Amino acid sequence: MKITNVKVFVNCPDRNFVTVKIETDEGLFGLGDATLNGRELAVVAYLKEHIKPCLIGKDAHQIEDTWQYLYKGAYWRRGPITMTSIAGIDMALWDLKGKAAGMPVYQLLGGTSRSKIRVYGHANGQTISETLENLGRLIKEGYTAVRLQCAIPGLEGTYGTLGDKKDYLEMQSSRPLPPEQPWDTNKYLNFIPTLFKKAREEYGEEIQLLHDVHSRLTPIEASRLAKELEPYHLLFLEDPVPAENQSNYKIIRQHSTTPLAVGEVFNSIWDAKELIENHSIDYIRTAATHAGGITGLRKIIDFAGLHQIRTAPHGPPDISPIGHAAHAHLNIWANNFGIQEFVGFGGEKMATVFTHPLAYAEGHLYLNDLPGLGVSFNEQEAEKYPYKRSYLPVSRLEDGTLWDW
Ligand code: KDG
Ligand code: MG
Repeated sequence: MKITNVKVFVNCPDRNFVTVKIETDEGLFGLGDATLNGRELAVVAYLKEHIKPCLIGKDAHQIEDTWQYLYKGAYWRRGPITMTSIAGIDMALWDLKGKAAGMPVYQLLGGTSRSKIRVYGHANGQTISETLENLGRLIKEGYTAVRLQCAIPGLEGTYGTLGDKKDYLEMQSSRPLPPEQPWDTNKYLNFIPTLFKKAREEYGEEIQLLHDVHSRLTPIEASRLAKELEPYHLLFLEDPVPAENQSNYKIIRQHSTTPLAVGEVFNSIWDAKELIENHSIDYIRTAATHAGGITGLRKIIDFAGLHQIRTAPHGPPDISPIGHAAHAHLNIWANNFGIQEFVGFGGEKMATVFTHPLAYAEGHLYLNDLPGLGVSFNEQEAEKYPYKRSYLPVSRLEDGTLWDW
């Protein structure tokens, strides 16, 4: 099965997605997700200008060799642009192999370890009572784990909250330049434990709770937070500190038993190696879309499994249904799967462009047994929604200092 064409689409059915389509001489094609939020066009150029010419005429079944060829062959190792581009190709090749075999990708990985995929939802709010109302709604919808984010009194635009926007999609399609948001660590640290205290008082111990710090703290500040949250038994505390310096997490570990999760910005196993080897984390959150696809993430999953670290793949709206499907196949296969982040299937426009193999019920996702990844992409519909420049926000302290967002 020879590769005859590599097509790259960038569309905005409410938010931007980069989609790869690999065509073959056998008439089969495969689809991959290469969406890198806020830097989409760099990936498009990488795929069109640097990858496509190398793949025409190659055997589409050679997934591992193609991955190594694109990884080692670039000479310049790793990095989000390279690894997201490789991810788009890799997913499309797994999709193709599945279609050629007449099997879903999870069968090619080794079959299933479970029948359903447990997810966590998001409860956001401008106030504690609004956040807890949303938590109550999700519990009624069957969620057994929920991430709580709440606006910090005195800080506009706190991470994870929507302000005047109705949902993430509206928020993300209206950022022609990076919006700036204020940050104040003291206000944040004084407020967050109260949110979790109230949540436990109102909803008891059964619902599992999570929180995303979005890398805003120093190791010792994060240690204080992790320690103060101990009584509320989080499933995990996400991204308490940036992880370029992997030893940051060792410090938090020395102070607290709150489980830690990190990895959504990672693009290879090397970003996670020390964290995993030293058991500085409990969940690895790396996404197939940003870390070399199914082949790249599978290496991380297996390595994490050796250290009793479980997976919690990043599941934001800026990963396309193809990326979410790739996670579902990995989640249903991997013995050390932990939990999947899930924020819904997107709006009406997305539904006309993509169909996907997933269904939500009672706090879980169910994956059907369509061959390959099980996603379809409607090119004609996608053409109606051209790319819109859009950025993630940045944070600044009151005095103007640029901070981690
Ligand atoms: O593109 C960045 C977003 O996906 C990220 O801010 C979302 O932190 C996030 C999460 O945990 O879903
Ligand atoms: Mg996060």
